[in-house]
Amino acid sequence: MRPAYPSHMATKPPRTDIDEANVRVTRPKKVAVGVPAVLHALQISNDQMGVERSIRSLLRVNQKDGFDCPGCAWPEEDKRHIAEFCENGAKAVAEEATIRRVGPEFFAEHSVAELESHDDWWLGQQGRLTQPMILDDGGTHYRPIAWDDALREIADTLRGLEDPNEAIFYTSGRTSNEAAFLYQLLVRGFGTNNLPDCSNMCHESSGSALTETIGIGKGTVSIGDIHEADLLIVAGQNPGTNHPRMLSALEKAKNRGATIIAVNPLPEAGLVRFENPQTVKGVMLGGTKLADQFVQIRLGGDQALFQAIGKHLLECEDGLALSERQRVEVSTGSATVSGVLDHEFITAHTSGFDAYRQAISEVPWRELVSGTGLPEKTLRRVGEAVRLSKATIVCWAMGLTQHKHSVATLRDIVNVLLLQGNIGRTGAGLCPVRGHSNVQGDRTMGIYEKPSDAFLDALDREFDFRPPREHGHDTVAAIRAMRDGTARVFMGMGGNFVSATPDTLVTEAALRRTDLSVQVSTKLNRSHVVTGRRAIILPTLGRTDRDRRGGGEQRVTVEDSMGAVHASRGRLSPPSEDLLSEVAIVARLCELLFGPAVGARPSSEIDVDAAVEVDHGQPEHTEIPFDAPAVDDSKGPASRGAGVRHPHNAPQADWAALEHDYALIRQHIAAVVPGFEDFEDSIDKGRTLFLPNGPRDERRFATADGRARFTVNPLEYPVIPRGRLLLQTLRSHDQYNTTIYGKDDRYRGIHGGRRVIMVNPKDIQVLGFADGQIVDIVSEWTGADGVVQERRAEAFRIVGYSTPRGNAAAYYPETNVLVPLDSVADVSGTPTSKSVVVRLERREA
Ligand SMILES: Nc1nc2c(c(=O)[nH]1)N[C@H]1C(S)=C(S)[C@@H](COP(=O)(O)OP(=O)(O)OC[C@H]3O[C@@H](n4cnc5c(=O)[nH]c(N)nc54)[C@H](O)[C@@H]3O)O[C@H]1N2
Ligand SMILES: Nc1nc2c(c(=O)[nH]1)N[C@H]1C(S)=C(S)[C@@H](COP(=O)(O)OP(=O)(O)OC[C@H]3O[C@@H](n4cnc5c(=O)[nH]c(N)nc54)[C@H](O)[C@@H]3O)O[C@H]1N2
Ligand SMILES: [Mo]
Repeated sequence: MRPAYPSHMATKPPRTDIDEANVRVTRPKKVAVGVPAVLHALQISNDQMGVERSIRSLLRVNQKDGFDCPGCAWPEEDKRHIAEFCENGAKAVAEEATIRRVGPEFFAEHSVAELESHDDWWLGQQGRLTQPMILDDGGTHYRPIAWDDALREIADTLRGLEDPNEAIFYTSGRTSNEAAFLYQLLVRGFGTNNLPDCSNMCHESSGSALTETIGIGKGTVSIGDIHEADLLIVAGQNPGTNHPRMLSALEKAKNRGATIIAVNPLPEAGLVRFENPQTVKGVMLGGTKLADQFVQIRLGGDQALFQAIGKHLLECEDGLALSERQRVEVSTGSATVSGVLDHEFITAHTSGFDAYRQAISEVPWRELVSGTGLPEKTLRRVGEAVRLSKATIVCWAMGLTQHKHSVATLRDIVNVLLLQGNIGRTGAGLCPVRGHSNVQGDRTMGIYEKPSDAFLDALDREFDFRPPREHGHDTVAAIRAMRDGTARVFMGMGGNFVSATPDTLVTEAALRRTDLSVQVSTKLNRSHVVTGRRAIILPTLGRTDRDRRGGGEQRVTVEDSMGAVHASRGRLSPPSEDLLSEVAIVARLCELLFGPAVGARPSSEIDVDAAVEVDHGQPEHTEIPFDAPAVDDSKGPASRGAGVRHPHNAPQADWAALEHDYALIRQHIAAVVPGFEDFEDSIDKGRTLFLPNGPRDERRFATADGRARFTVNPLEYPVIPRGRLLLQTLRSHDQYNTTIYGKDDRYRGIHGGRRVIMVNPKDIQVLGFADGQIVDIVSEWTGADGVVQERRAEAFRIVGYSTPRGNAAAYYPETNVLVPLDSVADVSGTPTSKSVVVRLERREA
């Protein structure tokens, strides 16, 4: 065995969060939300924002004419409560609307070397970024830089590359539609499709499986369908923490008689019982019992489960699967088994049924039992619930997308729903529950390394340029390219690339090899302190901030998890007058790279300051005269080293105008992206725009043969070597991805620390450890060369927890160091963050 990385590449991970000695463990909670959650949220809000700002901002979350909650992508209910926010939405707002500031004094005081010793929690707690900063080659501290200089530095470095594919442009999922659309145009205008995004690590497997089988990479339900479902299967998702507003929708369904089945290795609080803080019943009567059945499945066992459901349905149809009791029920007329499948739907709308039926009939039940770790009786019980349901929805999140066989698993979910025609009718369908609040919108806007020809053709028509056709790097490929020196510039539109990606030490070394790393950010994180030779921080407005540009107060739009697009407008005064919106930053870069529109004035000559004042009467930002030629023809885009260039091979638009009036960007979007034709009108009327969804709206499937596809997927499930555990890396209740709000995971009963590993008590004993013991976690991965590689995360406290034998859980991002870069899902390339083979090691005293 050898370490996964040469020692010269390894940096020391920050140790300030090794707080295992402080960890306190109590009994996990069965109930989610309720009054304690609201109080906790209010306390965090007050700490970060003060009382007045708290009330002003929380009252505006998800209200008409307010801002879209940056917390998650779960859609809003039609009828909004006065305070349509949840505990974790409130924390997300507080984190952004904080009154703490990170200005030039902060950077003068703290060297980058010192900042590097801090974790994401500490960095995030310092407050909002207020001014552009640059770290020079060989510099020890960031220093302030004017906007124009910073942007010119970026444009010049990009122009200096030999090939546009040497640049990587990452996007996180909070970026608005308007900013995302402009950003992908910048990147394609520059000449590359290197547009990796957080989706690559998140729902890429869903997109891959759904596009192949139903012709659209999105779910097929609306919020109304959730309410009307007869059966909801919630698999691989912890909504009590990550999508708390979903619990209200589930409660509504439940009150109408729906059955809910939770499929999870962990008994997550919200799914067991939910107290709705917005109803008397929730507060006074102990809430609604949500899950009727909790299926404690083994990690990675879901493909086996859905094959078992399919097998049960097919056997019922053939009259093979009747138990003694069912035979009695059928003979007494109290139950029927015929009509299990929707043959009409199968014949009219699908292909591949016979092959699927044949393949499933050949899978032995004992394999399905081994794969799930559940007895056949339990699998049949779930199958029966599906058989009896008149309308079934399957919801899922990261527990299903971050495994090697995730795409196959999701295809098998599609198979099960197709059997009963559960797509394109009320109360039924596929429901991938998205994470970041606009991650789905960003994709719709073209943030994608593998754009379709249709999308590129539309861009070409609208902006009169030839976008590159060659596919770009996804997240993992981008890390490899930087590691190998074939990518030399990194730009992150939000997010925290260093901490969110797998194989932390490899990723850190990769970023350090770049010539320039640029982060457009609201708050400090590890991606600002682990950098290229030079680094630039561009501070930007968040969702809650008022955004005034030349054309007046701007709104942006976002798309939720169910394809509904609506406006969002921040109301709080921004943390500093020297912030630019993401749109403005990208528009100015476009102008620097592609030149101003013919006849248009460069954006920095437009006198917005005179007209626009922020709350405190200060100019919103200081403009520096624009004096450099926007495009140097001798080495500008037209003659960069990247192959033949068309004379008009840069997108043509009036960048300055777009910067100052986002409605003009929406006009371009309407011309390029199908479904946005009435965009501005809907937004103006305060309406939600529902994007067309073929499968949902009219059972129309945009696959090669126009049919939804049954697929045959050989059964896979993880086999755990002796003496090892399979580790999933997940979120605590006190974090938003790499943003750590605090050190408690209240529902799971873990307090005061994050370096814990949850293990089945029997495994703790069998492996020769004790609850409370401090261990190192060592991951083992066999590389392509057949050699076993090891990666180590130091000092974790063992916590005995209810999880299947052989399975363990620990928090992300502390454990990302254990996830091998090459361990990715088939087809989608998503890192396998939910299945990492590890062993525990005693720590040397
Ligand atoms: N407060 C808060 N809200 C968030 C986020 C946040 O960090 N904080 N993040 C946002 C983002 S980007 C996303 S993608 C979502 C993430 O939302 P989730 O997917 O809920 O997030 P995770 O914490 O990764 O939880 C994974 C869940 O799947 C279960 N699981 C793991 N492996 C398996 C498996 O093999 N099978 C089954 N059946 N279950 C499994 C885990 O036990 C856990 O309950 O939340 C979004 N909302
Ligand atoms: N091991 C493991 N790794 C994972 C996962 C896992 O479950 N396990 N989950 C994966 C998933 S699902 C996801 S989505 C990714 C998340 O990956 P990212 O999206 O890259 O990470 P975040 O932590 O959400 O990014 C937080 C940073 O975004 C910036 N930010 C916040 N709001 C804004 C804004 O409005 N504008 C701009 N410009 N910046 C803003 C702040 O500076 C903040 O520090 O992580 C993935 N990584
Ligand atoms: Mo995500």
